[in-house]
Amino acid sequence: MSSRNSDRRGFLKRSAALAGLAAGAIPLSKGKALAGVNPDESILKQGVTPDEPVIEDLAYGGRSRYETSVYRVHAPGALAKVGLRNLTPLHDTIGAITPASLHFLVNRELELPNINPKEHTLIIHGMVDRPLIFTMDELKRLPSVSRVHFLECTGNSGLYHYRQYIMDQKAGRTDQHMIVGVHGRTSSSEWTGVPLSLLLKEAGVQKGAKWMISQGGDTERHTKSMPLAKGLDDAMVAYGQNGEALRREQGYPLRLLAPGFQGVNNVKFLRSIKITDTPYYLQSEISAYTDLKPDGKASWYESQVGPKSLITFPSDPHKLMERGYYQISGLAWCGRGKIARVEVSTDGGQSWKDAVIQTPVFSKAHTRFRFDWNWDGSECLIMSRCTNEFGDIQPTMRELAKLWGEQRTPAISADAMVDLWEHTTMSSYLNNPIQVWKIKQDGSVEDGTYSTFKFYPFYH
Ligand SMILES: Nc1nc2c(c(=O)[nH]1)N[C@H]1C(S)=C(S)[C@@H](COP(=O)(O)O)O[C@H]1N2
Ligand SMILES: [Mo]
Repeated sequence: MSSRNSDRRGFLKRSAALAGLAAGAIPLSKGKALAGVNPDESILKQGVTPDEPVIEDLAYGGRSRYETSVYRVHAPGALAKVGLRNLTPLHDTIGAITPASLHFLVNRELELPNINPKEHTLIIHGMVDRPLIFTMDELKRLPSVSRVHFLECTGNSGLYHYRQYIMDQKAGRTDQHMIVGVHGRTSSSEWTGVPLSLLLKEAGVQKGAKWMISQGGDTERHTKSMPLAKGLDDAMVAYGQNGEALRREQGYPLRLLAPGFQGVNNVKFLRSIKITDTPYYLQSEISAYTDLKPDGKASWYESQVGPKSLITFPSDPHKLMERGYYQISGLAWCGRGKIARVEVSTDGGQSWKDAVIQTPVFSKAHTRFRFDWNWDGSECLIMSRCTNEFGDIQPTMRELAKLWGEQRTPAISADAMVDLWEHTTMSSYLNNPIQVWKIKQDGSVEDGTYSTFKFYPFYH
């Protein structure tokens, strides 16, 4: 072992340099010394326990049996009420792309269609000169694009999920984590499909047309009105996700993708787009996915997701082993443009430093950020905030509260926290406040946004 690779000090120095640290500024965590062990005999033989894979295993790759990250699937009782819900385990995510098998799922009914692509068609009709019908094969012949975009449910991080989280905590269900239960309705993929503008051009949109009504081929016929301008801008009809066909959960064989717009617009199992001069005012768009604003008007058809970020490590399922070096890491995204800046605070919002953003940064996509940190072992509050390329900045809870109106006196019992949340943000939808994590002295992590609401200067 004479090579420089065995020089652990050198390795740590080089790693520190790589991490952008002044060597020695933050001592990196220790590897285990190899002293007294002959690597040839023990270490190198570890892990050599070959399986004999059967041909089915080889035909479509599987992950290691030691990797166990899974969706949180709503319990069957809850399913009857809300349809299918699978939440992304954001705390396990690596990089910026969500594995298709863990992309969150929101279906407004219990059924997940099994559509034969040979029988599926898309029609474009209404206020167009030439109504069109496409088979999947015909769509796939057209010029295609691949783009990385996030998708987020309107209800993500909203009141209902926060209330559920508090109830779970009170019932002692410590396995129900905030990062999944409250925030797990956002995912990011590379989507492939045909720009909708191309299809609309083919069909010839008539004068006076302002809206598009998209409908899915599920039993419920999920239907959504969207401004036509979005269809002519960057919307697409997508059949590919992360290098393969869409997952059934994501709307196989075809879905609408409205980048940066609330999840509900992204109609799955897409079979029809009707061009109109007025929206449809459906139950699913005027009583759900919308809130009352201070001026008494409802937020109908206000679809763009605001700047939002979230530290995914460390977050509430994690426990830090000991004081020392950790890389704080998380995701930032925005329904408008690219993420330009992410700042991290490790002192409850008193000071902020820039995180490193993973490039290339895509517009309307999850963007991974990283931040070198030396945990001194004491209790602290960590959080991130992001800014997009237009200078839009992620709000604090109080700033959001101003946007939504009424505020009540902060209080800290569990019930009061729900109450507080309800009346400070007034919003069940499109919530993007800064999420705070409290690192406790034993290294465990819990929500710090609500429990510390009134004690930290950051909120005042
Ligand atoms: N056909 C159909 N499309 C749908 C839905 C649905 O229930 N049926 N749910 C909508 C909602 S509310 C969301 S948040 C997104 C979720 O997309 P995903 O399940 O691929 O994550 O799909 C939207 N499109
Ligand atoms: Mo949604």
